[in-house]
Amino acid sequence: MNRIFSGVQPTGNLHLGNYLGAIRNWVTLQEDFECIFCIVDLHAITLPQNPEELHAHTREVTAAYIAAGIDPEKCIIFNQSTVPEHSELAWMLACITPLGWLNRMTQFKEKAGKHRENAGLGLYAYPVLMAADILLYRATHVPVGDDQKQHLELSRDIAGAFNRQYGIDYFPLPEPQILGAATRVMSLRDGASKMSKSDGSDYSRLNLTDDDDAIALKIRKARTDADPLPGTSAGLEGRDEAANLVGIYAALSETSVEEVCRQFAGKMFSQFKNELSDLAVERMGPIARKIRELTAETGHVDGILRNGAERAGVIAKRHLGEIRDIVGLLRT
Ligand code: AQP
Repeated sequence: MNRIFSGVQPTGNLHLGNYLGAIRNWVTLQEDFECIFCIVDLHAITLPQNPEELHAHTREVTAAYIAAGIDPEKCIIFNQSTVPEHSELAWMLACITPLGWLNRMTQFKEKAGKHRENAGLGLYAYPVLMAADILLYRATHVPVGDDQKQHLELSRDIAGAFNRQYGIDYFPLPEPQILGAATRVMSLRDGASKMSKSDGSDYSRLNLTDDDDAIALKIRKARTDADPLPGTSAGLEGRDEAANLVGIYAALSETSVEEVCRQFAGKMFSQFKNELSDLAVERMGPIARKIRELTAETGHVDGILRNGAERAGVIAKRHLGEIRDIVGLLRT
C-alpha cells in the first residue's frame, strides 16, 4: 500500500515556500494516497519556542492545511507530540544511526551556526526524529521541498540499516516527492537564501496569513535587477532574484518557467510585479481568509487534531509493537 507522511513545524510565519514546496502538493496527493499530515511540534522545540505561541502556531498550521484544501476526513491530521510512539521509535533508531551520518547534515550546521558546542542534542538528532516520523507509519512516499532532500536520504539510510541489522524487510525505503515548479522558493530580499520562517525580515517572505495589501507591498519591494524579463529560462541564469519571482509566478499559475518567460519576454519587472501581485492575491487571499476564520474557532481545529491523533495512534501503536518485537524489547 502507498502511504504518505509529511509535516510542517509550527514555528510561526508559515510562508509561500511551505505552501508551494509542500502543502499544495499534498492537496493533489490526497486523492491517490493514504495520507498522514503532521504538525511536527517536537521538531519545533529543537529551537527555543514561547509556549503560548507554540499553541497558537500549532493551530495555525492545522488551519493552513485545511484552508489549502486538505480534507481531514480523508487524511489524518495531528500534532506529533500527541502520539508518543514517535519519540520512542526515534530512540531506537538513534541507537543504530552512526554519528558520521548526522555529522554530514547541512541543516544542523546552518541552524547551529558558529556556536555548535552550545547547540542542543535535539537539534543534532532532528533528522533521526524525522526518520521515526516517517518510518513509524511505514510510509512509502514523502512529499517535501528541496531543502529536506538530505534528511530524507538519511531516513532511507536508517530504514536500510534497521532492516539489515535485524535481517527483516520491515521498513519500506521512503521515496521523496519533490514536486512542482517551486521546490525551493527563495527570499524576496536575497535570491541566494531560501524563503524561511525564521528570517528576521518579514519582507523576505509572503506569509500565508498576509492580507492583500501586505502581499502587494512585499512583491513591490522584492529585489530584482534592472534588466527586462528574458524570452527563455536560459536568460535567468545568474539572476537569482529574477528567477525566483518568475518561478513563483509559474508555480502560482500552474505553468512552466519557460512559458512565463515567453509570456513576459522584454517586459520590465515593474510591470511583471503588478501581474505577480494580482496573481498572488488571487491565489493566497482566500487561504489567508480561511486560516483567519478557522483559527477563530479553536474548538473546531482542536477537534480535528484530537480525531487525527486517535487515528494516527492506532497505526503507531500497532507498528511500534511489531518493532519492539523485532528489536527484542520484552512485552509482558
Ligand atoms: N523556501 C522553501 N521553498 C520550498 N519548500 C520549502 N519548505 C520550507 N521552506 C521552503 C518546505 O516546507 C515544508 C515544511 O518545512 P518545515 O516547517 O519543516 O521547516 P523548514 O524546512 O526548516 O522551513 P523554514 O520555513 O525554513 O523554517 P525555519 O526558518 O524554521 O527553518 C518542508 O517540506 C520543506 O521542505
